[in-house]
Amino acid sequence: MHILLVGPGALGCLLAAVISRTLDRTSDHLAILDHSLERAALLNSQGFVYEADGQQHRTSVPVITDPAASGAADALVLCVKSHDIARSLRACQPLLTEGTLLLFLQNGIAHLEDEQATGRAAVAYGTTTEGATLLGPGHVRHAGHGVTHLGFRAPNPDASLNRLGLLADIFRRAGLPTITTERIIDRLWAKLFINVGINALTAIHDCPNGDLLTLPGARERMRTAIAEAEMVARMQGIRIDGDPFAATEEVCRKTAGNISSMLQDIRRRRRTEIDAINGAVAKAGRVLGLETPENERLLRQVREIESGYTTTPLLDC
Ligand code: KPL
Repeated sequence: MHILLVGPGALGCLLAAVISRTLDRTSDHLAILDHSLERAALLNSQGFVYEADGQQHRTSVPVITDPAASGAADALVLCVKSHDIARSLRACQPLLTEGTLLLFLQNGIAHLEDEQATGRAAVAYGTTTEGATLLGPGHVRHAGHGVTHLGFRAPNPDASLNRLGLLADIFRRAGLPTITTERIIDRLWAKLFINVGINALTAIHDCPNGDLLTLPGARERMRTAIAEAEMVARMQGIRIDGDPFAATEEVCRKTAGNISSMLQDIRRRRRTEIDAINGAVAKAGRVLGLETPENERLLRQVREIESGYTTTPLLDC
């Protein structure tokens, strides 16, 4: 299988590092696509560093900047932030041919709502609770182990189903527990509830995930934001398993020392995924005539932080 990972952010680097260590190079091929010439040159010369349980492993994965250099890809795994999807898909157009599997691995649900230029590719979605922190270009810390779910939104022809199964096998061999599911949209929402409850609040309080359980007022805001998201989800026919607030508290405990992806973005003065998370819940609520004041407030507060950046983004991820 020829796999092209798009975007060397935290998740892209994690996948590159773990897959390259277990890849059967006689039959499979892995590369990563980066839009930045400068960073691609750096990654090609110094390779990737994967850090887990206090140990560091070095690995190399070819980094290309021109999709045409990739040759036909069997699977294109889109690891870019939600707001970078349109630009990445434009660049990847020549690769989105019949038989190519295009896997979206973004936080939030904004990429489900917008019509995407996916060409003739078979589109699948994924969500993961693996924790990845980017410490520098190509240097990723595996900050917590989780589960990855992959699936098609609607029933798909056998060939692409098979391709998704093969990709799931490659993920599993790389040590990432991976489940293919027919309920991927419910899974995306299950992860969304967690991001709705954690990401914006950690960005506002500038704190690790675990602190939200004890900071005055934070836990209540988390509960309210998740309850609003649940209301929107139910109206959209999403099946909700268990108690999303309890699940989010559990994630806070398990990832207590983690810096959420949104706070990582803010510390690097980068645009956050607020529009795809609390913003998407608020937007869906407006369309359905449902009020979501807590999500609206979280959206406003994070946008205020973003608009207060006084320097340009750091170029280390
Ligand atoms: O997905 C995450 C993120 O930071 O985006 C959580 C689950 C909140 C872990 O940090």
